[in-house]
Amino acid sequence: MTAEEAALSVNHDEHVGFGGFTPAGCPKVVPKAIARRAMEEHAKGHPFRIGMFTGASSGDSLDGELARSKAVKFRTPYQSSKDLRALLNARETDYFDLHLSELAQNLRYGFLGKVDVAIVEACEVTENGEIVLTCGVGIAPTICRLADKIIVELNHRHPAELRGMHDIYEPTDPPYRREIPIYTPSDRIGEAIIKVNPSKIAAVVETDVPNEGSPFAPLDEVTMAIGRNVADFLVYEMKAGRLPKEFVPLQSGVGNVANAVLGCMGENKAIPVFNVYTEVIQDAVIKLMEEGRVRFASGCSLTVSNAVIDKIYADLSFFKDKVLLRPQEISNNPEVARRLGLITINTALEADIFGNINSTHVSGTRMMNGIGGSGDFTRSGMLSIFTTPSTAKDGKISSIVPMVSHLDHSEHSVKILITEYGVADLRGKSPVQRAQTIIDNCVHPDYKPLLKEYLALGVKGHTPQDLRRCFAFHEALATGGDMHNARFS
Ligand code: 0RQ
Repeated sequence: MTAEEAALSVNHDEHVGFGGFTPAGCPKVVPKAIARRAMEEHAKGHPFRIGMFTGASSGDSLDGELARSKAVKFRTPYQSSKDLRALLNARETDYFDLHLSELAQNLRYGFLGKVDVAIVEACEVTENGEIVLTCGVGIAPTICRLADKIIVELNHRHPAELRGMHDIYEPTDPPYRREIPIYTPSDRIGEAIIKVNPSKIAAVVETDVPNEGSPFAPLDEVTMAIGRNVADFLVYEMKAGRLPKEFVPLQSGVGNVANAVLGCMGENKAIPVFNVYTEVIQDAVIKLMEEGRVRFASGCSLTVSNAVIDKIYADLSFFKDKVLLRPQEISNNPEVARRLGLITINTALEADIFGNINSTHVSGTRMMNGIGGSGDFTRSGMLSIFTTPSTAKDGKISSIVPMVSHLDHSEHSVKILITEYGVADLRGKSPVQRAQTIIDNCVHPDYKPLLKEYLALGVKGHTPQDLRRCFAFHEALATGGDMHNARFS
């Protein structure tokens, strides 16, 4: 069918699940056609809005187009589209943020209503209902099983030889669930394909469109310094005997800092060849694999630039036994993260001096992207690290404040905080000791005197938060546009 014909299978008020994870492997032409359909219906005065379940963020053809056509009734989980973000913050679209590992099981438990239609991108679909996904898995296996109708975008950019790179596995639900039998990142536990009843496939739309990834910004000094601090810290931990000499698998978040961290770890030859057990496999992992520094990568998507995806496809025989793509329920599974003893590295928007992290809300109110997988990994990893540049917006914002304006990861889960200035090891420290370590090692010099003054206000109790003054930094930002002007008296 054409995308327009396929879009007629999606009706107003229905709940649609999309395959893929980040722009990798997301459907592209059918969402655009749904967006056009929504605008046509709106022009006729008819309502047309859908509920959306995705793996994580997606491409502009999906979140961007549907947001701009005002076709999104609700959306979960992580997103990073500028246009969708504006709708969520205007509360025109209902958004609920969720740990990525939980979405598939919440759908199965029926917590989020029905999945009417599943739309997935595939490199192969057979007459007996075998679907081979492309470079992102997300929630595809679950939505294909739960949905009444399935629309497949058969994208010829992705070779059918990808068959074998996926490991499709859905756990049984309680009270019958057993352990997920992954004991090392390369363990294969499921199928190479999603198998569905072919009568549910309402449409196959042939396409030939590339992924819609955004390129990485060139690495700057701050990002590189954070990367080096992480790599040096891990070497120090190994020498101190707190990390095994064989090393443990690594999870790293999305973005420039994550890419820089991986690059620095690859360069630091005191770190042995390592495995990756993560959600997004980025460019840096592929480069390290080619250099022999990364042995194996298990993830939910190949979120790589188009040049790198072309390189992988041109040399599939090299990469195919070094990469496994799994559903996010497995790539981000807390049980597996705890068993494998992951080193987890995620980015904070804001940290407080006591070690709490805000990953999602700017100034406590405006949703940035969502918690993504950071909670899945942080709570369950062996060594949970957060990185952040010490300041934002040309230094007018200190990323380290007296109290976070929104809490995503609490002091109980966060073990290490790293900025371009250094490393704060929070393990085994009381709240005041944590505050002293963070101020001494991580805070920008401009903000050190202010945070020391806050800590010395003389508040009694285990955690000396002054509830009248703990948001003085945010107040100074809101009133004068600069946290330097924060005052405690
Ligand atoms: O603003 O975009 O206007 O330049 O926030 O900040 O430093 O470029 O960092 O792109 O890595 O994003 C936490 C949002 C960081 C991301 C977050 C402003 C800053 C800039 C972006 P501009 P940077 P990044 C698994 C891991 C949660 C999910 C997660 C994220 C913009 O990493 O969404 O960890 N994480 N997933 O200027 C106001 C502050 C600020 C601030 C930075 N304190 N106040 N603005 N900014 N700090 C991945 C998945 O789940 C797929």
